[in-house]
Amino acid sequence: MIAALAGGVGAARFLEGLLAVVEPAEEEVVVIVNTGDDAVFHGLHVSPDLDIVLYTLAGLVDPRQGWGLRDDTYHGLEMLRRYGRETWFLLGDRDLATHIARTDLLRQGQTLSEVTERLRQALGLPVRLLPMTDDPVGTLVRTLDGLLPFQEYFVHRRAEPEVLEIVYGGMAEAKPAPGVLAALAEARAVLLCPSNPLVSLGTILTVPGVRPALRESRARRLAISPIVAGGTIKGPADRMMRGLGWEVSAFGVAQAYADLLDVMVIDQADRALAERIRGLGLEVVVTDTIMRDAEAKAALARTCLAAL
Ligand code: FO1
Repeated sequence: MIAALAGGVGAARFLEGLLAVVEPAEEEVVVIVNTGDDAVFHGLHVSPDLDIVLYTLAGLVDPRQGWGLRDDTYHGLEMLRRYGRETWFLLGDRDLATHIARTDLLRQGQTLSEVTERLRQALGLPVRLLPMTDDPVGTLVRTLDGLLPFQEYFVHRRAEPEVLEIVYGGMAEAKPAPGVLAALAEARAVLLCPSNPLVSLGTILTVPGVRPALRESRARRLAISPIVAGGTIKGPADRMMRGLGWEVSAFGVAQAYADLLDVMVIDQADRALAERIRGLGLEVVVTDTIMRDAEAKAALARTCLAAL
């Protein structure tokens, strides 16, 4: 079994490549997904990272944005705007159906894991998808403009306010969702997808019990750096790392994972960092990590599997 820790767009693209080269019927793939970005909009429970992975692996994602559904329309949002509601978080008409179904099932008493399993089956995904926790948690970003919920900081404020601290709300009382610790203990390999090390994978690693489970796991543990040549392909990781005084590089990412990792995969552009990363006690693989098309995604996945 292969377990993967995943945030949003970068992770989903990597997992597409993984599923192109791993036959899930032959080897089970379990994806543990960040829920710290979850938020309530218009009374609906939105789980962006779960949906990004769900839609991407179901072949339904908007390929340009990397989130939301392809060819979606925004008539519902336009009506909400006429009612004077805030509509900066773009929820398409078909996407709304996912949030309505999720919210209704949660209100009936199902857990987020149970709801996610139901959506996964309905969309025919061949991998197990586990939210990191079923408990209510929420990543907050302390900025010069105050403490902002993640989507408020990232989407509404365009990741502009300077970041002072990441606050993992609700985490002290949170438990890993059923199956999460077992997957980390039983997997032959754990892949840390190319996601934000602070607010995607960093959040998963903050769920009580997850970091120790990964540290003690017998699995080969491999991470792909989401930072290439000092910046991110998508998302605010570089700005956030800079704000917190981290080195904004594949080395900075490796440092964050050094206690729980065997192999760090970095881009060709960062080959000069390989020796420093080896100095942290990690194996280093240098390859092309830019996932520009299906072949590049599959090639990256093949390289990662060969290093396990
Ligand atoms: N990202 C944006 O930049 N702007 C949006 O309006 C937006 C809406 C949205 C709706 C549903 C969904 O599942 C994701 C959405 N995202 C949007 C992506 C999301 O904010 C982030 O990419 C993740 O939270 C980080 O992984």
